[in-house]
Amino acid sequence: MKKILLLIISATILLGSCKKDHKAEPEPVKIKIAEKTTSGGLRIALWADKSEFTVAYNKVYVSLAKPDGSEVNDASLTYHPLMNMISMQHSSPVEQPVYISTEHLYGGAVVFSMPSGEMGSWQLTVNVNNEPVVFDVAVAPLPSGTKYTGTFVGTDGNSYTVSLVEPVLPKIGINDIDVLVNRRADMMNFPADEGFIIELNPEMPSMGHGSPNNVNPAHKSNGHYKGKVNFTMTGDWRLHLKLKKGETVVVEDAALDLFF
Ligand SMILES: [Cu+2]
Repeated sequence: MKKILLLIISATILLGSCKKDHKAEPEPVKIKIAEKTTSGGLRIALWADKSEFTVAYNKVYVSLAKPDGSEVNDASLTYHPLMNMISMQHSSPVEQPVYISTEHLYGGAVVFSMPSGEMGSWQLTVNVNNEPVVFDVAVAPLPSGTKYTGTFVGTDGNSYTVSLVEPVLPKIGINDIDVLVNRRADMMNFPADEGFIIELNPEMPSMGHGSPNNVNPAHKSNGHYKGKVNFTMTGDWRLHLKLKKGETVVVEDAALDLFF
């Protein structure tokens, strides 16, 4: 009996502390961007972490429901972003969605490389079991002085899109950094590039200083490079990223800017 009581108490403590952890970092509320019905009668909705997509790495979620409201969790889904510009069309880097059972959503990502507006407009086609559902999506520019994604021409002649995945909410001190690198194979295909060695050098341009104790982002999976960045104070920070293949410098300075 004592043993059982002890188990219950320790389980309660464990659960309690687990709950606390979740509170410390609340899961951001998802915002519905658009909703459509497929010809097969499925309700499909697009969701995001923010009220709008921006020129950055954007998590893009999809919910899928039958007419009676019940969830469809075994569909085959793919994302196809397309920007229609006056003289050309192009796509952008994309991470195909997978079903997340805890969220009851399919989750993937799109790097929107430019804002919609005079230059052109974006469509996101979601293929649902091979049926294309086309969403017109607005992509807002980031506040001036910030740059979360950029395209840089390498010494090897390739164009590389370098995007900041994390930190989403930068804080003073050591932050996890996640940088995504994609190579432009052609205007429609941007495969993740896993072959770089990255050197990270943060700088505060307004004050002319850097910071100590950064950890160079190293490749983890699917073109994501993870390390640590140290922001010693709030304000404007520029992340200088040097991309190397072996000893060869491919991109001298892929610079991304953030402000907090
Ligand atoms: Cu464009």
